[in-house]
Amino acid sequence: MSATASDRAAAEAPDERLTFPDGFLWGAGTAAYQVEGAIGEDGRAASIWDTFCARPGVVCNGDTGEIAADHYHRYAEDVELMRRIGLDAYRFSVSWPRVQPTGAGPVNAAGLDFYDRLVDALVSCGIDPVLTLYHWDLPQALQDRGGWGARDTAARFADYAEAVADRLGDRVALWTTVNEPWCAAFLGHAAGVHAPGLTDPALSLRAAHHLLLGHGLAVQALRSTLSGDHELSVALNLSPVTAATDSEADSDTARRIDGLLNRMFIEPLLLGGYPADVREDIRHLTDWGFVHEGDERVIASPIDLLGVNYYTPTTVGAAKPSSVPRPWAGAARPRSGVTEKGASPWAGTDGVEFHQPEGLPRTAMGWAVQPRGLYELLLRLHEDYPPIPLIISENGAAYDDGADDLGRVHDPQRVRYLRAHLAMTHEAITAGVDLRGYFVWSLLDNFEWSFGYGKRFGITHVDFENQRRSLKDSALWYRDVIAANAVA
Ligand code: GCO
Repeated sequence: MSATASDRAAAEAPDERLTFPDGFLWGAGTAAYQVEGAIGEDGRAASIWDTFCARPGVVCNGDTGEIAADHYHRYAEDVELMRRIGLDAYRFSVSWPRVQPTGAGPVNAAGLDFYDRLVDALVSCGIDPVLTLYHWDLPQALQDRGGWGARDTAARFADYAEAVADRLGDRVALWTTVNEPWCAAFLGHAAGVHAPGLTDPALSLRAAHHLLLGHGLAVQALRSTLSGDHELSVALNLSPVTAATDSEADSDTARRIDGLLNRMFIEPLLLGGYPADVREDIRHLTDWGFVHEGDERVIASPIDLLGVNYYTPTTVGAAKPSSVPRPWAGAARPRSGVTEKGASPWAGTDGVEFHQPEGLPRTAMGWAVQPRGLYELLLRLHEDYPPIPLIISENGAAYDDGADDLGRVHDPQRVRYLRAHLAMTHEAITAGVDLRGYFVWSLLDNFEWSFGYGKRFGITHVDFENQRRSLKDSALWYRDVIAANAVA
């Protein structure tokens, strides 16, 4: 074909590029306990995850966050990786027991110094720091006083938020209070597969309320501490819930699980109260006496952005009396790396069977890949709730990828996963959803909670023997997406 003919063909072909709005924020995320290591340095005290990991048999392979990806020492190298990928923003979390070892009272300046250095390094490369205050590493000292089961923890969280804002508020504009309160409450206090490893459904509901209350109090504390431009958010793990069949029993089960997984968190935050049907559904577990007069107003303190963490959809049905309990019982995303058989259901999942949708590809976590679920979720938030800008604060996938002899990591499945989810993100924007940015989970391979180091979510490969980093093909692909502000 002559040059002119091929030019003409190209001009006539539909534009295959999905271009994102100007100013769309491209990022990647990590969390303190998953990457930092250095658990005993510069005055950091134990967190509930240190304690949990020390319990035999709860984390695959006996792995712990003791060294993790050594980000505490290698943050400068990691910021350089971010610069090479071209990230606009880096979402990280602050370790509460580094900043306030006992969870109350005096601040440990040396602990805050680390985040000060990290933020400076980011800012000097033109990367926006996006700070999460709580990504599950509660100071053990607070757990010893009742943890999230105790109302006082919510007040302590607001004090801690203020201390961090005092120090970093001049350079950090985007703040997330709590990451995935569903996981912290239910996996930690009912299913027992996350720290603090408790199996008390009633307690898990109280913990969920106190996490939300802590969020609201922290929003108020941040508003009064931060001057200048800033935006406040919370990150929820949300998943569209589908009934396995259209039988009445399955549909009602789907309503119940949607209530506990999605609406129990979205509605107090955006509508000012817990859904009436959820309150009713779990009356047998709690009288909701932990919700004090005025709490729901605090929880609904206005936020500027809602963070959506999406990985996989959820399909449920009413349990058949004869059905064998599934290993992943009770988790929308199976979460238990070790205690597979014994995983207890979380609050309110009695009589529920979680199905794996047939015919969909799975990630190394066993999670079904369904990009359309992200679109449905975004549309629902847009249509059913008061207007609020959204951000995809986590999306990504684990695959068993390793470096070849030349240190290259080919991860075509991850590229496909990310591309398909970005296409749905774009479609949602086209449909009118006010979506401001997208954060890949994760920048680095890291400590995947009870799965340990066996599950790799990074777009950067980490060799945990020598801490060597190699950008995977997905990172190079993401670099091109960011540079073009478009997905091919
Ligand atoms: C979460 C956390 C991350 C996880 C990721 C993959 O959503 O559980 O925010 O810490 O590593 O989701 O499971």
